[in-house]
Amino acid sequence: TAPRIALVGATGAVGHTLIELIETRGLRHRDIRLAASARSAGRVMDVDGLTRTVEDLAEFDFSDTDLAFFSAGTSVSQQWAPKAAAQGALVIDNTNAFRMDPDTPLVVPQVNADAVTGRPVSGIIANPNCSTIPLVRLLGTVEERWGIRQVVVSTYQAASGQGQHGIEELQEGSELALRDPDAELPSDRFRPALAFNVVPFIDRLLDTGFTLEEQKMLQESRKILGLPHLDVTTTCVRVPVVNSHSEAVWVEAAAPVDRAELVERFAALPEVTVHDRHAPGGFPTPLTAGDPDHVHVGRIRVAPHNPRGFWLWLVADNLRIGAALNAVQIAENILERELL
Ligand code: A2P
Ligand code: 11C
Repeated sequence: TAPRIALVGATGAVGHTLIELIETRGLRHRDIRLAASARSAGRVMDVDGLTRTVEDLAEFDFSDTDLAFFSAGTSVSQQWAPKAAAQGALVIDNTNAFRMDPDTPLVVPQVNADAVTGRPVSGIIANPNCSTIPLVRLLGTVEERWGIRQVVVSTYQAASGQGQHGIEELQEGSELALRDPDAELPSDRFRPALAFNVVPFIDRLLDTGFTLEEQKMLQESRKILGLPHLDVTTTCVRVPVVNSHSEAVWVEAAAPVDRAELVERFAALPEVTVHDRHAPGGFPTPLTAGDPDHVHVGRIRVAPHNPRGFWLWLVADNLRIGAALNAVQIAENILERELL
């Protein structure tokens, strides 16, 4: 039978995207309940033409929930996802809280749907970070055909990675800066302020000198691809873009790479669009990528001095591909295989 669903963090940027995708993709369900902080309790929202009242997570009982999507931040998931799982719900968690837990599968359905074979020991399936998902969607086919020696990535991450408040802070900061170049800009979510700026710092700083966002891309890629020694190194950068992350990716393969075959392999991947028009503008950008439910790839270049190495540029909607859509596709896959 169709599951009873709970959306935790329903009022946020990922929560809104989840609702839209559940509606447009017709994810089977018998019931949908919405939870957020006490600040939003009592607020009404429309889901599938029906009015729903947002409930306070602190008073939420998951005993009547089959499937709970969590997108309310890491600390909320740490506190509440195990409780929801203990009350019987299968949790699909969009935060960093359980991704590296050995009892929790970390899933990108197009890559490793088979990491879920039944109810996980933890009762939780983790959704990877929004910059990891599009990257691993492309790397598997390279490893399979040529082998990967090293992957070097610079990300160009949008404000919506920090949710609705991130988007608003960028918009307000941009308006202020246009009016007065000397104005003090808001810098609560982004420090320093993001408007008309580029900030090479996402999440928190680790002792290694890397940021947690950079470490996530390494550890999560290894776990999803099942390549525990994969060499991925990244610099994660926030740019003043509202939505959709971009990445410049250098891959050094173990053998010479034929460009035409590489393009063909990427084009054959599910829900990937290759932009390969040899002309100005023949590449994806956050504003022009097209279908928001695809990973967009362009600027594919094998290095003339090193035929084992190539560059690519990717763009993916971080709220959809990198978060809500991946979570919904995990659910669709589980329902299809009758694993719930
Ligand atoms: P609320 O709107 O009540 O603050 P975003 O990533 O766009 O900032 O959204 C974060 C989501 O997480 C919102 O739905 C927010 O609810 C929710 N949230 C934040 N803190 C808590 C909390 N302590 N308990 C439950 N939900 C929370
Ligand atoms: C960002 N990638 O762009 C972050 C947001 O670990 O799920 C997602 C953080 C996470 O700010």
